[in-house]
Amino acid sequence: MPESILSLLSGNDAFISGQEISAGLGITRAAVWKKILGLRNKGYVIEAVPSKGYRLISAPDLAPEYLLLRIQSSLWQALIVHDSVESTNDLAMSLASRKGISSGTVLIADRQIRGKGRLGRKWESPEGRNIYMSLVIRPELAPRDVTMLTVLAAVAGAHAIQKTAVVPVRIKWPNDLVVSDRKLGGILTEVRADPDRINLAVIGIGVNVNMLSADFSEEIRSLATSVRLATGHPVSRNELIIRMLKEFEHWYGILIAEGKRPLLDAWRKNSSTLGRHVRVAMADQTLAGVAEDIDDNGMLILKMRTGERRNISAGDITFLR
Ligand code: BT5
Repeated sequence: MPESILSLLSGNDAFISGQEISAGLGITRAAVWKKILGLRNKGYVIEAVPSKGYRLISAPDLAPEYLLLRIQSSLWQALIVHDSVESTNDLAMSLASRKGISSGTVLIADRQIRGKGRLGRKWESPEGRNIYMSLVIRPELAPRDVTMLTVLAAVAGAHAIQKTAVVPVRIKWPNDLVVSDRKLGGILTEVRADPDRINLAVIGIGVNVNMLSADFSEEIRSLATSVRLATGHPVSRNELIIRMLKEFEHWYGILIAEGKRPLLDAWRKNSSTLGRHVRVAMADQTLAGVAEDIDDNGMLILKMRTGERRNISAGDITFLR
């Protein structure tokens, strides 16, 4: 990517002089000023102090060029932001079949009209508040390991939120991010696969960032929370997106280089579920017991009162005590 004024500003917390920018970009000081005004018009807040130069104070919410610059990634190659979509996961899947979408694309929306959870459930996705993001990758994984992508996204999401906002986020098996057992985020991984390889994975991540209680429907108000509700102050969606993508890339690298173990250990460390008495509702039955561990495929190992153990691939957990 050619050097731009935005990359100079965003790579620097300190002031950068007009002289340096003009030398760096090979343009006149007057042209630098014009570009600064252009960025300000787009919503960038840039401080200008005559003896010191320029300093980027903040970027507009969900500005794709800024996010991509800050991520500086070899995994994430493209980042597309929409004001409104039906569902970022559906859009990713349909772009993939219609015109091909490259691995390493991130799709983000400010709101979703038909945001979805597992089994066709609804994901509440109002505008201006939260993160709705789909990560498109062609992972070097066997189809049987696809659940590791959900494990990966959960670990990345939990670490990113913990680091950005110092919130005690935990992972509730299989795909929830929770604070004090209230749901703050969810993950929905969808794949296109042949029997022997995954052609495309779309990892959908929804995180309630600045939702207030009144923004949730009554149905989920007492069950859900947001980073803002947990910290008591608003949190930057940009910073959280940047962290999540960096964390995802970090853990993806570990998964490919070292296998599943480190990731599963990170999941265990951040789990809200292990060691607790739970009821697991599955498609065809409900079982109760102690959530003992997860296995190498991300399945929940449930130890029942009889002492029998069951490995469960999907279900909904209720904590019993
Ligand atoms: C999930 O499903 O938790 C997966 C959510 C994935 C959402 C992302 S957003 C970007 C991408 N594009 C999409 O269309 N989806 C993905 P599940 O475990 O089935 O949980 C769904 C349940 O969570 C609902 O039935 C509600 O009870 C609850 N719920 C709905 N919206 C919520 C919200 N905003 N916050 C907390 N809980 C919510």
